[in-house]
Parts: sequence; C-alpha cells; structure tokens
Amino acid sequence: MHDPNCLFCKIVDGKIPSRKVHEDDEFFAFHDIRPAAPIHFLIVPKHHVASMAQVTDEHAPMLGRMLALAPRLALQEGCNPYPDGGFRLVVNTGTEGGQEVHHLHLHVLGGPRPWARG
Ligand code: DGP
Repeated sequence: MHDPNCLFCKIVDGKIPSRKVHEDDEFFAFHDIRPAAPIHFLIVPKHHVASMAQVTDEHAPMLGRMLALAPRLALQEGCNPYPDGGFRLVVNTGTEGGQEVHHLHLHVLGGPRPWARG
C-alpha cells in the first residue's frame, strides 16, 4: 500500500529529498530532519502502515526484520558498540504517544551523551 498524501511515502519514493542511510526491498532509512541525538535516523517500511496501532500478527515478521536491521545500521552510522556505546529505539504511536508523522517508523538514536532530548 502507498498513501500519496503521506510524507514518508513521498520520501521513500524520492519525491521529497532525504539523507539516505539504507534501502532494500522492504525498508528505507534516512536521517531525522530534527535530530534529538548526535546520531538519529528513522527506519520505515516501504509499505504504508500508519502506526503500531494498526499492526496485526501479519506484520510480525516485518517488524522483526525492522528491529533486526536497527543494530546493523546503528553501527554503520557511527554508534559505538554495546555495552559502552549502544543506541535507543523508539516508536511513537498516536498523538498522545508523540507521533507526528503517521507512517510507522522506528527512531534509532545514539552517540555520546548528553542528548538534546531524552
Ligand atoms: P514522530 O514524532 O515519531 O512521528 O517522528 C517524526 C520525525 O520525523 C521527527 O523526529 C521529525 C522527522 N521528520 C519530519 N518531517 C521530516 C522530513 O521531511 N524529513 C526528514 N528527514 N525527517 C522528517
């Protein structure tokens, strides 16, 4: 599925420019425009899912692959290795969950502290 009005669908399609971190058949990853940590990028499924609130059992394999991609990209983008380094994974969901863009995305935040937020 693809939502022509969705900001992240437009980024996936290259209609809105982004600083790409990774792309494969299923996922697109790019730097957050408003970084909250020295390293801050987003991993999004190319298939439009609005949020975690829409997730069903059918999405479980995709979610597993998205989570499994995060550590590899975190190291690629310069996060220091576990345990002294590491990273934070965040999925904001709905307005009260702090979600602004309604296309499921995994925030990957890392780098030396303190961070701007969190
Ligand atoms: P959330 O609040 O979880 O929905 O996070 C949305 C994030 O998306 C927020 O940290 C800022 C980022 N963002 C919003 N618009 C753009 C954009 O046009 N380009 C990029 N690269 N990031 C964006």
